[in-house]
Order: sequence, then structure tokens, then C-alpha cells
Amino acid sequence: MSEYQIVKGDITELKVDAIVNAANETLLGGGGVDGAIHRKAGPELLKECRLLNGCHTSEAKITKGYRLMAKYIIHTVGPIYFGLESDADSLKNCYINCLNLAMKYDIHSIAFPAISTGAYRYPSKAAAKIAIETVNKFLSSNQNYDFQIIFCCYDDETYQNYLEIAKK
Ligand code: AR6
Repeated sequence: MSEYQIVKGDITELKVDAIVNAANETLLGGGGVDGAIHRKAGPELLKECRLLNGCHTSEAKITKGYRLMAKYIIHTVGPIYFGLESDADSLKNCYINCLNLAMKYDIHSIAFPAISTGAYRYPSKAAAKIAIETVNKFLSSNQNYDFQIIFCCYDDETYQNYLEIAKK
């Protein structure tokens, strides 16, 4: 049975088939969760990322997890928030593209950070709503695929927002 869970913590510590990275278009590392993932996975990750030719907003690309407990890392690039209607669609498509790519690789457990809500300034509650609604919809249209999905919230505000949205 597929389901999602909301946890508070550091995504690099999770033992899942794949963790998602909130990367930038270069895929060559950065701050926030991206920096934490690169530090923990080790320099081999950057080597593999150099071969990927970057990633457009909303796309998803996969690498190995190297020194992480996760077997894979799925890198996606969230929208930089400008308050445009298209921002919501771009964010939604990050989740959908990551989940579709995960299915191709027979990944059954996957953890997402709160994509775009740090350096890219997407408002936390609005982003949590998109994340949860998109995943719920995806799970109900893929009921024959067993998926354990974790929303990994790093700070308390993000965690509380996810819990609140999930209750509705
Ligand atoms: N585990 C889980 N979540 C984390 C962790 C962690 N270890 N560290 C931070 N977060 P951000 P973005 C949360 O800025 O907004 C990078 O420099 C953080 O609290 O990492 O998509 C990239 O290279 C926030 O809730 O990603 C890009 O240039 C969430 O992860 C740019 O930032 C996302 O914050 C991407 O910006």
C-alpha cells in the first residue's frame, strides 16, 4: 500500500531508495540541501553530475547516491519564486517528474525536501500544499505501484506547515 509520511530531519540521513535534491540548473552543487547532499555523498557525485549537462526547471535527473545510505539521488530544479501562476505549475512538475523517473528505476521509497522554499523563496505553506496535493494525486493514479514517500522537513516551520496541510 502506498502512502506518504511527514518527518522532521536531515534528508541526507535517510535510508530510502532515493532522495531528491533541490538543485540548480548547473547541477554542480550549491548551498542548502544541495550542499548538504554533495558534502555527504562525496566528490564522486560531482563527477557524475558533470556528465549530465545541467537540468532545466522542473526536470529530473538521476545519479547514484555514493556515500549516502540512499541508492540514488534524483536531482530536480524548482522554480525561483516570482509570484507568477506558472511558478505553481513548475513546482508541481518537479514532483511529477521525480516520481515518474523513480518508477522507471524501480524505486519504491523516496524522500523529498521542501523544493524551492529556501534560496528560491517559494512561500512555505503554498509549496507544502502543492507537494502534498501532487503526491496524493500521483499515488491515486498509480495504485498498482508500491510507493513510500517521505516529506523531509528540515525546520520546524516547514514541518508544521506540512502537518497542517495534510490534516485538511
Ligand atoms: N535536509 C532536508 N532539507 C533541507 C536540508 C537537509 N539537509 N538542508 C536544507 N533543507 P534550498 P531551493 C531545506 O535553499 O529553495 C541551492 O543553493 C531548507 O530548509 O536548499 O530549492 C541550490 O544549489 C528548505 O526548506 O533549495 C540552488 O541554487 C528546503 O530544503 C538553490 O539552493 C529547500 O531549500 C535551490 O533553492
